[in-house]
Amino acid sequence: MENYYFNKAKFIKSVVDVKEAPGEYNSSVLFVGKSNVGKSSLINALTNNKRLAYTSSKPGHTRLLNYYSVEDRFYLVDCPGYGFSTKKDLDYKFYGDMVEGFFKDNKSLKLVVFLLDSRHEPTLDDVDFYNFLTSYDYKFVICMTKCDKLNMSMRSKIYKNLENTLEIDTNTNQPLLVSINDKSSILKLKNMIEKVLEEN
Ligand SMILES: Nc1nc2c(ncn2[C@@H]2O[C@H](COP(=O)(O)OP(=O)(O)OP(=O)(O)O)[C@@H](O)[C@H]2O)c(=O)[nH]1
Ligand SMILES: [Mg+2]
Repeated sequence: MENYYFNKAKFIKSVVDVKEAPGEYNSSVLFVGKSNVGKSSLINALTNNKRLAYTSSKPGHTRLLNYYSVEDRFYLVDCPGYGFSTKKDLDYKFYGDMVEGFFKDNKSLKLVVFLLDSRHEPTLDDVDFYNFLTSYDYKFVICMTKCDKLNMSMRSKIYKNLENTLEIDTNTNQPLLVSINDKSSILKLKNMIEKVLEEN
């Protein structure tokens, strides 16, 4: 059965500094991960709107923290991806400051959706970000993206790759396998977000 909740969504604003974040609702869910992993696409899939967040086949598309309101209740926040920069040093610092600022004492942050490309082993950038993420106490879920592109052998390696690189116990910390083309995987993520919001 198709599920339409989350369909009422709209773009609110882009910010660099979390101090400028919209404050109407006190819950937000952040989407973060390497450039091109599918963050903006996943926000569009969750809200059933292909044109809400801008997506691109080229990495480095989203440049600021973009806030979308959902059901006049909470925000989905699209983050620029790491691991891509044109002017490396400059962008790297800019990105680091922006993301660190976002994570510091963020009372509205209820869940971090950490995206990893299901086809590849997590990279050093992914490991760095994961260590950064787990140095905080925010709830997070790992989403393995683009699962429609997996063959059997790649699929069988997902858990091992996570265990080897991020040292995650996938029994207790189960990743979600998602594809924007698979409605049931999107529904699972919606339900998880909903559950976290209800708990707060
Ligand atoms: N096949 C497939 N392609 C996907 C999926 N999710 C995203 N893509 C494609 O991956 C590319 C990047 O998607 P984006 O959503 O723009 O990625 P992003 O993580 O927001 O990238 P940045 O904003 O650059 O950090 C686009 O060409 C999408 O169509 C998926 O589940 N399956
Ligand atoms: Mg994007």
